[in-house]
Amino acid sequence: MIDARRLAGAVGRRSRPERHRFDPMGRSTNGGAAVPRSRPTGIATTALLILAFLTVSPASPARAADLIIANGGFDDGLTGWSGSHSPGGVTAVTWQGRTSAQIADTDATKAYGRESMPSLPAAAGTRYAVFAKVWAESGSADLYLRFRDDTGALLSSAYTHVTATGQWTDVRAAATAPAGATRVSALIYSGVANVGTAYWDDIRVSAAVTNLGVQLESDVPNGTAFDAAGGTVYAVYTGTEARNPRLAVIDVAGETVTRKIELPDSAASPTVGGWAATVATDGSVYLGTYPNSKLYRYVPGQTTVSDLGRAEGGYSFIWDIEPGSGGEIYGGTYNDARYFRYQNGAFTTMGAVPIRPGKENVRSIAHDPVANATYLGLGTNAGLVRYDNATGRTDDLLPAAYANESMVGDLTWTGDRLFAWLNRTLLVLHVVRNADGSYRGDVDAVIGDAELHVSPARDGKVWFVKDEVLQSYDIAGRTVSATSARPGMDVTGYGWAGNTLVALGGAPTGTKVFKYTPATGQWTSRGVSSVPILPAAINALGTGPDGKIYTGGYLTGGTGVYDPLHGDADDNTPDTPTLTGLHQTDSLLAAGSKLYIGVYPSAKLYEYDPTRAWNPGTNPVLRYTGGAAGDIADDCGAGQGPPPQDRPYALAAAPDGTVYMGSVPKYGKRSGALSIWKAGTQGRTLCVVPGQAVVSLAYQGGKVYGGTSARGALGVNPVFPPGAQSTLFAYDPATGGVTTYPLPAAVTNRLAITDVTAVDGDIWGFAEGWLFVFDPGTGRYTTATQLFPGIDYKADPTHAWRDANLTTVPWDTGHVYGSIGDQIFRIDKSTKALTVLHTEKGMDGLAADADGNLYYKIGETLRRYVP
Ligand SMILES: [Ca+2]
Ligand SMILES: [Ca+2]
Ligand SMILES: [Ca+2]
Repeated sequence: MIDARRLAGAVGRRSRPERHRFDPMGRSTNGGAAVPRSRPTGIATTALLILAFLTVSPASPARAADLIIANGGFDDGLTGWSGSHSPGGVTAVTWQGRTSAQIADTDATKAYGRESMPSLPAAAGTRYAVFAKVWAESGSADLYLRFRDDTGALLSSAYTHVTATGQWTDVRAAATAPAGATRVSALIYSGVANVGTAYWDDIRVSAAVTNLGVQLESDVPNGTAFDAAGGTVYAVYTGTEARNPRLAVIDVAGETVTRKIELPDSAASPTVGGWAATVATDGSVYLGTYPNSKLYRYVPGQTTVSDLGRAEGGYSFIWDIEPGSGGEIYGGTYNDARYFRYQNGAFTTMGAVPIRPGKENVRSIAHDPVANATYLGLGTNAGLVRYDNATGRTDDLLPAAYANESMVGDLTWTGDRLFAWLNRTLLVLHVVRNADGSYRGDVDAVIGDAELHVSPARDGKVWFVKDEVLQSYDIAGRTVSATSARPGMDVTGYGWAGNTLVALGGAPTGTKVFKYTPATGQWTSRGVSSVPILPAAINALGTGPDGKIYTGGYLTGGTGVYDPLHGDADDNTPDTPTLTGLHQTDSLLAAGSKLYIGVYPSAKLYEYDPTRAWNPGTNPVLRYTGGAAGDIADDCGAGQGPPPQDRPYALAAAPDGTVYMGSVPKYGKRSGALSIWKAGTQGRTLCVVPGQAVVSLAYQGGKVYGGTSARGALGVNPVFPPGAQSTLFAYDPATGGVTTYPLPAAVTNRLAITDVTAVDGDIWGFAEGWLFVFDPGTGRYTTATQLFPGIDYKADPTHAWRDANLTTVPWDTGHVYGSIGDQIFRIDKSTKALTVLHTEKGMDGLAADADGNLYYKIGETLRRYVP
């Protein structure tokens, strides 16, 4: 909950124009397969099927969620599986640990089968696939996908034929629904000539492309402001591009939301969330939002919020706002580091833009109404400016010792002192006017490990959270005193209700309100009821060791879990309650029985065991913190170590359980690093390629291979150092040595290698749009070919950390699958020929399930492509 995490919002996704069209035919599982010896058709069964259809309600409108075959796992005997072909032959049994359907075919003149009925809705022209687990103990077995029209007439089918598997085997069949098709079903089948026994389980159907809906929800506040009496709190709840944020009006005494109001926006300029909120002297509530730096006003008692317009153009944030006098408002922005005033319906830019050269953020502001001066907390790097609103004079106040910090994340002017928060350090500054009219900031106190935000002063003290308990700072005595009160939340704002300190904030259980009375020491921390619950954008996705697809929330954090092809019918809410306790997930990796989760900020590595209950602190457990290693003054220069790390975009694991994490450093630094952790060790962080981030990793043959990005952290100018080129490197755990393998000279676009993946002993990767294959045995590149000429990170630097993904799937050993830009593709392993399979604007990420289906995300929704 620190400024760094918040600034992540400054990294937006810009979609590329579509370059390819979705191929609706895709591939067919049985293409080229032998002609079946018998086809499962028959007049006798047609009448039965028509009867079955009469009992089915009319086809529901096309929906995005999973198509679920009722009793597809035979947990309920053969319910939902209609007989086809010859009577008998099929029995519900338990076989090798699975409830299943047994087809015992002892007759070489008869066929046996069962079809999923009622069938599922289908759309003509859409490709569908059926998946199953089959154990063919003897003879053969067939899995069919069948299409029918509204009368129940069979129009076409596709099938896959397997012989004596002797074990549970995944099988699939796919085909495009023909003209007139409105229904799709699955058939398990044993042919006329066949004699044998087969067991079937877990029959599932999917369309080629499925929107699986929202995966994560958030119910914690962001921008928070108290009214003057402290009886009401106004808090912004973040939404997504598709779902508008909400203002919640919270009654402190009742600990409940009394009103929820949507912030209006337009489709062309969606408002996603807001970090800034304040109450003006006239009682109006102002909200500052992103990514369009809009200012909103709410007049208490009304039912709507007014859109007052933008503080600046482009991709921009209002980070913080403060009340001036006479109902005016002061604010600060990303990305122009603008200081502005809003007064009488108009925005006025105050001073220079940016307010200091090279800065992008006025991240925090505080206002002194007596002096009519405003304090501006800047980044990157950190700066602190006193702005005289009457004269326009500016003075720099940040002590030199903090010049390497990223930014001033929070500022409060209260009790005649300025409280400045930088990377968990709370500075108490006494602002003094020099004889020549300039100002300086004398340090009264330095308080370490403080959480963001301090309270307004009361009785000579301010209050804040440190070491998980409420503490006070005595302004005159310059002393810190701890209480035993535990707010149990990330505080987003403080106020006073009479003589009781009130704080609002977010906890794993949702929004909480904390109350503390200094006179008695009595306190409570309780949940707020009726708060807005909004979907959260997906930041990262990956496959767990349990085969489920895990998602991590953007900015608000949280973890979502989706069980492939077993989702629910509601696209607007997650299938399972959001698992809370982790901040923004940047990477996920299944290794052994564990799921490793790389979390921003401070490049935290968590380990989660899906077989045990989610219980943050224990499971997942924090294994390593890349942000706690290194020195903020270093940047892997000569004689230097790494700077603290922030964004863990890459994970890889060795068979011995060692986990490797590649990362982007903290704000204002260029050198990412390789972190290494193994059970029983402390873990460590190494410089590998000075001046470059480590954004992709793969383990192969005893070494770790990594791809770098020439893009360092945010707040570094220029974004790409002149002449910088990414490289492949290898780290040898046996020697601790790092070897770089410069890309072949032919590669013209090479600002970032956003993926490396081990394939058949080689390392495949993408340098911008260039596919390369590296042979670790010879140390040489065997392939370098530009498959996507349009990929250009100079023009699109937002993708220089994350873009390409490569994966292999068990059922197709001849191809490597992947995604880059807005496309899913496959590459022929031998010829390196590219086939673009699917294009969808705004897609990101890639994860494969056990059936080799590919998952990606758009905004808050998880989607599946069936190759
Ligand atoms: Ca089963
Ligand atoms: Ca037979
Ligand atoms: Ca759902």
